[in-house]
Amino acid sequence: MLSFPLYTMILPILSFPDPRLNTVAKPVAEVDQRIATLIADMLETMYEAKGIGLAATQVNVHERLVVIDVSDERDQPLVLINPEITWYSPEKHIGEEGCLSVPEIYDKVERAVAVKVTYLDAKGKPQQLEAEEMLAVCVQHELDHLLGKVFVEYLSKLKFNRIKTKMLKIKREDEKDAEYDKLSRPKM
Ligand code: GNR
Ligand code: NI
Repeated sequence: MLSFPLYTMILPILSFPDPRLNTVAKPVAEVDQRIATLIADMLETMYEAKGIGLAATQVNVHERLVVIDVSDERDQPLVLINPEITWYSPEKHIGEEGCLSVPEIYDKVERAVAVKVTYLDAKGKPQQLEAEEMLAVCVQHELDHLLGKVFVEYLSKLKFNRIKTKMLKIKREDEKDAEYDKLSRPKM
């Protein structure tokens, strides 16, 4: 019997260009208590970050698991274990995307308008889903993460390199700030 954990943790989210974001995830072998705890922590992390989805890759777990909630009320969690897209609509749509691993960057990406997905739910039961519009976009974005792909890789080389340089600069500044805090704060 899988039980919901008594408390959850906000997990740190890897940020681009962290090479760990390029890891290809392996299938979840068994939907056990470890996975139940990971699901609860990922949902909490996604809601806290105000994202519509989160892939295990983003929290440095390289297994095929994603959580999604595209509802306005943030009360329709969807858990996809070992998801596979079995059909892409021929109709495509270009929409603005963002990513919790690439904060404050938004750009246009072309995706199928609808997809069909097979997966296991949080109880390990096989399920199918026909997703359209925002949910379809989110599913495709999250499954890309499981393949080690971040949406900025679809942009031009020029845009990709600009984003990479900007993110590395922010990382260096954050590291300097952390170092300074450590030096200047007396031990209590
Ligand atoms: O919160 C998110 N919003 C979003 C908007 C448009 C297309 C995709 C997304 S997914 C993103 C959360 C995230 O980074 N998931 O991996
Ligand atoms: Ni993302």
